[in-house]
Amino acid sequence: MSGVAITGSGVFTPEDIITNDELVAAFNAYAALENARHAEEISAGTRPALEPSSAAFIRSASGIEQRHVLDKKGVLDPEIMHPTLRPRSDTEPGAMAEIALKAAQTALAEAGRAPKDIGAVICAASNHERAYPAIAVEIQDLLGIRGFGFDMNVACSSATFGIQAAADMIRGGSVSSVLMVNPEICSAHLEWRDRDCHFIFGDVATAVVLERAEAASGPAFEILATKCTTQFSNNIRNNNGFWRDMLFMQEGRRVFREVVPIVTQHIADQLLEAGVAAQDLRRLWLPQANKTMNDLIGKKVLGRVPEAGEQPNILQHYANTSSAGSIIAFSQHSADLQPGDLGLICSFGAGYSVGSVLLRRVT
Ligand code: CO8
Repeated sequence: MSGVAITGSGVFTPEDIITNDELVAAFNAYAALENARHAEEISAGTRPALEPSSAAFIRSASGIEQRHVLDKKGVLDPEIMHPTLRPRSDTEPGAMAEIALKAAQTALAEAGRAPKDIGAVICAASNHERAYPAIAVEIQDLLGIRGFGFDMNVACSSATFGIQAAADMIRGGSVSSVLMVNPEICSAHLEWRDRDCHFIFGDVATAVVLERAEAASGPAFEILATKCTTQFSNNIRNNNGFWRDMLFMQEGRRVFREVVPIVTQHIADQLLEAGVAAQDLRRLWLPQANKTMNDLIGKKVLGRVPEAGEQPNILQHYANTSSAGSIIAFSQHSADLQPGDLGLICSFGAGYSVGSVLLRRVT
């Protein structure tokens, strides 16, 4: 049976940046406007006043310092409070395909591959701009890739589940190479008027190329094992489907409490099954949702406080970018690993879902 490797990765980062201070100023201006509009009900006690947000809270509760978004102007306008993405005609590329393409081109170049070398496209993401036709098929068409494409959504675990699906297809022989992309336009599904969550997410696109390890023409990370688990929970939910009533919502504290043990057990089980000791891991590319959470997971997995660089966080620059977070960390913090070095990509999210990919640099 042939080994499968990640041979290229790419990140597209939108130009617009919103700092915590800018975000909080916009939210607080919105809250003041809303409170003035509803002053009578608030003073009659029939409606609660909106509480102000705080940059100091955001930084200490999450570790986030800024986020990249596709449209900063609409998000920061207290009368709008959401991105104003340009409506597209049915004959031009959609927003997801457009940003996925940019990450895909970097990943293909890094792998030394052309679109004709790729057999399938998987678009794995939380925030889909439409139900069909599949975004993956649009990306396939725009790049000129033959074969097939399909979308999948396992929330923040979409990328690790996508890597498992791609690796299984390559091992099974239905394709010899896969482009797996994660265009995450979280800003469009975020409730920017809710101070409990308005700071959490940002936009980005990531991509990886997977192929048979022996076909790699440059640096390659062989996939030694993948492990995916799901367990139903309503603690992270988006009802903006048929009923169009709520965007992203979560019980953040419960998620924190419940998910840390699930993730650490998941990683421990995977390492045991693969016969790998935690101390042999050179790098952890962890879910990028909360810095304290990552510090805790890193410590529990390694049995000690991770040393500088062992568990890179990108959260302070990007915020939570859903499924793309641990792929950004991998893409930006893997080039220094040497052949033989082991690392682990992990993600978790709504579902609950947890996915992890054990890698060994081979060339
Ligand atoms: N400014 C000031 N105060 C605030 C703010 C704010 N912005 N927000 C809340 N507070 C207040 C609260 O009201 C509360 O006040 P009080 O004590 O008086 O009730 C106090 O601060 C503490 O609030 P919390 O208990 O909510 O604060 P936490 O310390 O728990 O921090 C976090 C909140 C940062 C959200 C934290 O709980 C966390 O990170 N939890 C983990 C969550 C997580 O990892 N979720 C995974 C989500 S990813 C996913 O799968 C979704 C994918 C879909 C993507 C969708 C894109 C839109």
